[in-house]
Amino acid sequence: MSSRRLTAAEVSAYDTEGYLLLEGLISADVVDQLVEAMQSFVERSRSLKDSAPDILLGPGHSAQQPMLRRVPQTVAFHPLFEEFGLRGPLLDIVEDLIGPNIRFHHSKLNFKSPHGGEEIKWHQDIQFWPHSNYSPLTIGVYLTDVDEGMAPMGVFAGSHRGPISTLRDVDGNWTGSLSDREASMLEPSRLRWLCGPRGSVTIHNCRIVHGSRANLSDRIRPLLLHTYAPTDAIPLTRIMDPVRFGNVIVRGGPASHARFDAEPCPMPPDWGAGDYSSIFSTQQEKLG
Ligand SMILES: O=C(O)CCC(=O)C(=O)O
Repeated sequence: MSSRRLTAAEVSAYDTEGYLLLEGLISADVVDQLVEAMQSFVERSRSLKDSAPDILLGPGHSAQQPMLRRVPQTVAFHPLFEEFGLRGPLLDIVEDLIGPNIRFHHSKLNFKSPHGGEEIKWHQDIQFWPHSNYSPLTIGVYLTDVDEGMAPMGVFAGSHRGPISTLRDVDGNWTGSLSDREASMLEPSRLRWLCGPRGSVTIHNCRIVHGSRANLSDRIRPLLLHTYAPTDAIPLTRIMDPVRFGNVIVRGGPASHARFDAEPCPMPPDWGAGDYSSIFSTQQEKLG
């Protein structure tokens, strides 16, 4: 798989805006292979009535009309996804943004089925899986062409430098999304919908406010996402402990020192760690 490095201008734009969109970055032959891997999950889902560890179903799923919500931890469930997420061309880009010592945290393939792929409300990621600093990032690949009508991911440019929400309601209950009041304070002129031809890559910092609308189009919108952190950003919860390839170092080595940000990070509920087979899919719902 070929790779490309980021320019200084791209690195600087990521720093300032908290995101990057690299249109058509992944070559057509690699995207073809990723789509074939994706299709294997869609086909398998036809025999499912309930979600399985490797396939989370959405409402209205049937054998005739598969409605997948997510393939969690893709790297654990398909050799091509493993190769792509743990050793593939994205790592050079990640290195340009967070340095040579890289820990993989998790991956997922978010589907958004036609006429039903659900809204993902405005949120920041880091509260789902707090680390000792705010350098983790998520890098996604669109496996189809995505236009504005297909529920692309939207980001509020520069919001990674803004307030960190607790992602709880006024009574302190975890919601996993900004409150209506917090959302009303977002600056509409900073909203960017990240559209692009298949193979386009999105990158967003763990603090940026982002989300996506429901997919009302008649086309599927698959987005393959991977989260990485520099090894001096230490995970503060055990959510990935039982998950295959959770928190594996994929480039460089362990940090000699933990790096702590001065700004405290709101914590999610204590989801703990646990038996891989029984709670894996539940945990994946909690990965943002
Ligand atoms: O799939 C999307 O549109 C957004 C994904 C996202 O926000 C997330 O998984 O944290």
